[in-house]
Amino acid sequence: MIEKVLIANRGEIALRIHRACHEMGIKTVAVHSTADESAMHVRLADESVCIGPPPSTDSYLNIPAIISAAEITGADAIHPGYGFLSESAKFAEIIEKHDIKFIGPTADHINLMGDKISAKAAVQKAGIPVVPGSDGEVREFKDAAIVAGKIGYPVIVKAASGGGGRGMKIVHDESELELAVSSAKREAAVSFGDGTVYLEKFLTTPRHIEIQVLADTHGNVVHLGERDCSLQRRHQKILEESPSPALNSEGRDKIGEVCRKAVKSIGYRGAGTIEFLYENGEFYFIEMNTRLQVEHPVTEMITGIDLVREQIRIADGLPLNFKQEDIKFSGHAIECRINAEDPFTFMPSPGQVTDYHTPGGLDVRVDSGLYTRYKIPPHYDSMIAKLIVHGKTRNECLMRLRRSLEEYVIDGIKTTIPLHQKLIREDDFINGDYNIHWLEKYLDSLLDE
Ligand code: MV4
Repeated sequence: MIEKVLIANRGEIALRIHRACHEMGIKTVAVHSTADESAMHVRLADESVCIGPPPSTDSYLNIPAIISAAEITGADAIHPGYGFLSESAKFAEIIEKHDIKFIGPTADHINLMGDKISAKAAVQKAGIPVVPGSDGEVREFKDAAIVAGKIGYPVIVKAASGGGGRGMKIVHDESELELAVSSAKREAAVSFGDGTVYLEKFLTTPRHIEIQVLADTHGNVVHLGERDCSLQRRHQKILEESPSPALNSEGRDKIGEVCRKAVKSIGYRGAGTIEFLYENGEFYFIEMNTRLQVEHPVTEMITGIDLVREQIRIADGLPLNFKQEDIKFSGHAIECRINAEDPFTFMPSPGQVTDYHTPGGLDVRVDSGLYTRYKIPPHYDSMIAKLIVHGKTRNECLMRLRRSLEEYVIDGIKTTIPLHQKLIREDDFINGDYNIHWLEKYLDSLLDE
């Protein structure tokens, strides 16, 4: 039985994991850099260990320091959260070699999905629809030209070790292809230490819709519906919602069932997210994330399932205690990511929070480590809070979100709250009429005003 969990992360997600642990009667160990001594995740944990100086490479990414902290405190499991070491197969492997449980998938599944070419091949074999493209790697211009000729332009060259939008090149016609392939290979080799690239048809106006899955070690797999994450800027999601305004319950059941079967057939364990582009009523797989995601609360709000609790139970070898037919999707949920940034230029704005007041009331959730007089350090990601709101309908959810954003006070720094206040009043957003390019066009249009 897992009795003590080391949380290998910081900020709101460290708190989120701590809360699930304490509700299960599990003790927690926080790790922190010297910049995070007064962070809320450290204050709430049962024990804490300083693992290094402020730069993440020396602290939150420092595997030997984290393993030592687990050994010293006698933690029997490690939760990696998201970001940092959450998708490091090496970290998962080292943890298990030390007879500590990794709260996540096997190192082999992290590796499989970390390479976008092997991920695509594996899920396609398991019945998931993928974006048309090269059959694996493209080595040179000639091969790329043949594939592009078949699928038609525009195409996109992607790095096998990329993901999350890094190392991609859009190609509009054959004249651009040779340079795109060679420069993509060179850049991938420099950025990821792996120059392998592949080619796909470039979808011009898709939505980004992802399916949440949970798999235990007894062969039980469920899907928990979708999240629409199309509203993003420079591959950073700004607001997520579930259900997607573009999907009805038949559409959800259909893609959910495809994902459930595929996840079962590849023998996956833990929580996972299957990312799709969705265009003209069709789903096209792009990547699978083998971690808990930032936006997981929108799924929790409409299903009532605690994803972190389930991750811990799965790592403990327990079976899921619900079946697919037990999962009911109820109402609508929206998450606003609140960053310590200028709301329109996105310039980081770290510093001291001089006054703090959170919204509350029915169906309002705030995941954040902020408190009055907390000093946001400049060394880490600028996301400081997530406001998640539920309603019986999308409209009720929107009205409640509007009210909650009005209540939220974070003084002393700039935040993206004013952007959310404006965004949720836009007709296209109210109508659910947006794709992956909508937000960037909208932000450009604000600069022209
Ligand atoms: C694409 C695409 C269009 N066609 N692949 C960007 C992040 C990475 N996960 C995959 N990405 C894309 N892949 C094909 N074949 C467009 C994007 C893309 C995107 C995807 C999801 C959310 C936001 C995006 C913003 C720009 C481009």
